[in-house]
Amino acid sequence: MEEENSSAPTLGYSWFPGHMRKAMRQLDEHLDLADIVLLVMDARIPASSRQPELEEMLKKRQKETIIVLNKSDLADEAETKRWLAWFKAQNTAAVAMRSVNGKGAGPLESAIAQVRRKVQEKRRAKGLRPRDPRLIVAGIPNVGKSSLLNRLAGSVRAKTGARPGVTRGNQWVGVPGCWQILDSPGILYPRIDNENILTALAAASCVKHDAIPLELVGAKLLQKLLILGKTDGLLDESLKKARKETAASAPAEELLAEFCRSKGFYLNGQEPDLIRGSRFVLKAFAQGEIGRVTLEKAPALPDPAASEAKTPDASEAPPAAAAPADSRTAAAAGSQTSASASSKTAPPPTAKRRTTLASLASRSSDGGRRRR
Ligand SMILES: Nc1nc2c(ncn2[C@@H]2O[C@H](COP(=O)(O)OP(=O)(O)OP(=O)(O)O)[C@@H](O)[C@H]2O)c(=O)[nH]1
Ligand SMILES: [Mg+2]
Repeated sequence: MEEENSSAPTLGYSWFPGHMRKAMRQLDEHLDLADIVLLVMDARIPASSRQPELEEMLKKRQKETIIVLNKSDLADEAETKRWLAWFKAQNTAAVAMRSVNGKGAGPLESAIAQVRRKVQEKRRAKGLRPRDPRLIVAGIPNVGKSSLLNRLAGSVRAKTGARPGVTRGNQWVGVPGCWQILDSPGILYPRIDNENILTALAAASCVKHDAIPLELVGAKLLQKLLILGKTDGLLDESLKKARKETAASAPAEELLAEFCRSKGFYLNGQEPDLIRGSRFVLKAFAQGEIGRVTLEKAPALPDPAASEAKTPDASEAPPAAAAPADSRTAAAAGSQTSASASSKTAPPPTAKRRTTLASLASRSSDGGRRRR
């Protein structure tokens, strides 16, 4: 973890290690070659797994982009449908994907076929020989970018692993007659200023667990799961009943402490072992032991009647780079990922303003607490 020099007020988590900054720069260099970018996100946390700086970079470069809600087998099916409908309402191409135990392009098939046609038409017009379309797989760490590449390649061509930071550099993989794909390292937010985002990213193992306050994210995750009614195998019935009513209002730390006591997780035989409890909750979530869960709900679709009455709706939402951190409102930030031609006029990412989520934390229900 690298502490950034910034005078902007933040909640304190900063992890833009050198390799991520470098990865962003290198990805930018490769964008010129790409025909389409597959922006991979985790279907369980579609709001928090967006990367505003990355989306801003793609938007500036006017790169054709398709959002891939990966790990859809771990997410709530109905919620994934709502997210897809929401992206569609934003004119943003998005598909749900399972990159492990799947073959071929699946739901990406028609989008890639369309790109192929466009590439060939352009080349034919220039008198050039046809070539395979070039795809770039990008996104935050551990969302399944390399797994998606392997699925598209039809064999294991890139290393994968259930922890963030497995892929360290860009790697082109060719599948002759099909496509060329660039795997890229995960790129995180420069700073994370919101406990909800931090919890979501920790739950989906997009951040390293040794670099975060485990008790905090474990408690918040347990609270969230209780609110969602997804605590099977975690909370026993009596604790669930006792806590359900006050799930949202009672301090999450108390719930975690009680959970630890119910499991017999103690420090020195007396104090609840909150770290152990948190690890237990995070592991149960990561391994899908509590069933399919989506932690972040899709924003409500704009109501035409309401918009006539001039109520702000998702179409008036700020651009992705200013995405609010809360799960519902973050999604309402909507990326501009519609198809268009490539441009070389955008400044390099180092020249753009640094996005912190500090301003966003204040908008979230409980993300405004400063932590160091
Ligand atoms: N259940 C499920 N697991 C998946 C899916 N896609 C990837 N995984 C798992 O998620 C973990 C991370 O996958 P990777 O492909 O390494 O993720 P990545 O985005 O390349 O990660 P970094 O290179 O670290 O940024 C691995 O354990 C994969 O097996 C999916 O669709 N469903
Ligand atoms: Mg990878």
